[in-house]
Parts: sequence; C-alpha cells; structure tokens
Amino acid sequence: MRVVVLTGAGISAESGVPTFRDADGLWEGHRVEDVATPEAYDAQPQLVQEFYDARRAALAHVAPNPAHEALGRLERALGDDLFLVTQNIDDLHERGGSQHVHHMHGELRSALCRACGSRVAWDGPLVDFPGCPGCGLTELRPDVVWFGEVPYGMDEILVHLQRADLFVSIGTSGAVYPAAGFVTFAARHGARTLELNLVPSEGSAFFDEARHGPAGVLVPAWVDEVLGEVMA
Ligand code: BV8
Repeated sequence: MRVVVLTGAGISAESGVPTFRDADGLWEGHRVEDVATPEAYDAQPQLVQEFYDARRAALAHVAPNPAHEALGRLERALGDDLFLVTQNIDDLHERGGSQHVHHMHGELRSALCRACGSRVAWDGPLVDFPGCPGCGLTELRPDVVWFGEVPYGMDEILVHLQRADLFVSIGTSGAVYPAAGFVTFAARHGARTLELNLVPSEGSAFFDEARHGPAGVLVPAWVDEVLGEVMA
C-alpha cells in the first residue's frame, strides 16, 4: 500500500512549537502572511531575519512528540511505500526518527544564498548577515519558501500523490496552497483520503474520513492500525 502523509504545524503543536493560526499571530503579533514574503524581506530584512532566528533558536528547546515518533515507526515498516511531505520548517520529524522528509517549504536549519543559490546547513543566527560558505558574499537568507515563492519538490510530490493508495493530512488548516490542494488531487487519482486534525480543517469536507483530536493521540493509533493491516 502506497501512503502519502502531509503534515502541518499542528503535528508540532504538542512539542511546544506555535502554530500559525491558532494563536492570534505567530510571533509578536505578526501574521505569517505579512512576514513570510520576499517583499517583507526586502523592506525589513532585519525584522524577517530576527523572526526566523528566534524560531531557529527555539528548536533547541522543543522535542519530537509521539506523533513524530509514530511516523518514524511507519517509515521503518513501509520503507519506500511511505512518502512524507511536510509544510513545517522544524526538524522534529527527523528527530522523531523519520529519515526521508520532504520539506516543501524549506527548513529553519538551512540558509539560502541569494547570490549563488547554495543551500547550506545553518544553525546560528543570520541577522548579522554572515558570508555565504559557497561564494563569500553576505547574501544568506532563511532557506524557507515564502508566500509567492515556489515550493520545493513539487514535481516529485505530485508523482507520489498520483500513485498513492492513501493520502493522510495531519495537523494542517488547509489554508495555504498548493498543499491545501493535495487532497483533491490525490482523490482524483484514486487515493483514499484521511484527515487527522484537532478540529475540522478548511478542507475537511474533501476527505473520505476525518478524525479530530490531538495528533499525539490520533497518529500513533492510526499507525498501529495501518501496521496491523500491513502485517496481517
Ligand atoms: C505558490 C514557510 C505558486 C514559512 C509557509 C489566493 C487563493 C489561493 C491561493 C493563493 C491566493 N493568493 C496567493 C495564493 C498562493 C499562496 C497561498 O496559498 N496563500 C494563502 C494565504 C491563500 N501560496 C503560496 O504563495 C505558495 N506558493 O503558490 O507558488 C506555485 C504553486 C504550485 C506549483 C508551483 C508554483 C507558497 C506558500 C508557502 C508559504 N510558506 N511556511 C514559515 O514557516 O515561516 S506557509 C505556512 O502556513 C506553513 O508552512 C503552512 O503551509 C501554512 C499553513 O500552516 P499550517 O501548517 O496548516 O498551520 P496552521 O496554524 O494554519 O494550522 C494548524 C492546524 O493544526 C490547525 O488546523 C489546528 O486545528 C491544528 N492543530 C493545532 N494543534 C493540534 C492540531 N492538530 C492536531 N494536534 C494538535 N495538537
């Protein structure tokens, strides 16, 4: 059985990582749509760098939760039959045991050079505009896909969605495209679809089945179910 799992901020909520739309604004009242754009970066690079520096530094104080760990278990059982794509830029899937994680919106622990295009592992701040290890120019920005920018790996994601027998969306509001459109695309190509979310998302009606509750409870239970089926 080929499974595609899409995750959003809700899967990291129980680890203490703020979501975007539950509280009123993610960071000091800034809406992510206002800060996560190239225009915001060009207009106020310092503020945008600080927004991401704060989130990158916060990674040291959070840990994966049972939902991340359950998906690590699922990957060990399904191997290449599982395709995990996340909208999240944290590293909790990796720390929860997933080895193949597709960060369609980039990663906090990576920097992108606007001069030479290098994507480099980066754990420190970028606000002091350090030189790029590739070209030396002080053009490093967060390696994060902002609104209006093209998500990473879309061709590969669409191939996996076309082939999927099951598409599962975990902890996302279904507010942002193209991720919010994956459910209807997968269903059009014959996949069964399941939503695991705290409350009905904006796209709930598109799913064959929707279960509501905390990811830390729903995801381990669902993985046990799938592994029971697969092993049977
Ligand atoms: C693109 C990285 C072209 C940055 C992010 C008008 C109409 C339709 C679309 C558009 C439009 N105008 C513009 C667009 C396109 C735009 C878009 O969709 N805008 C929206 C606002 C309308 N999209 C883009 O610009 C994208 N690019 O379209 O390029 C293209 C398209 C296809 C192919 C080629 C080219 C780029 C968007 C990427 C933006 N970057 N993140 C950063 O992180 O700082 S978006 C960011 O918000 C996330 O990455 C995520 O994608 C998105 C939504 O966040 P969620 O993860 O869903 O989190 P949220 O807080 O919203 O929801 C949390 C959910 O969890 C809730 O449902 C809650 O109930 C639940 N939850 C909470 N606690 C728990 C829980 N669930 C379980 N357990 C819990 N404990």
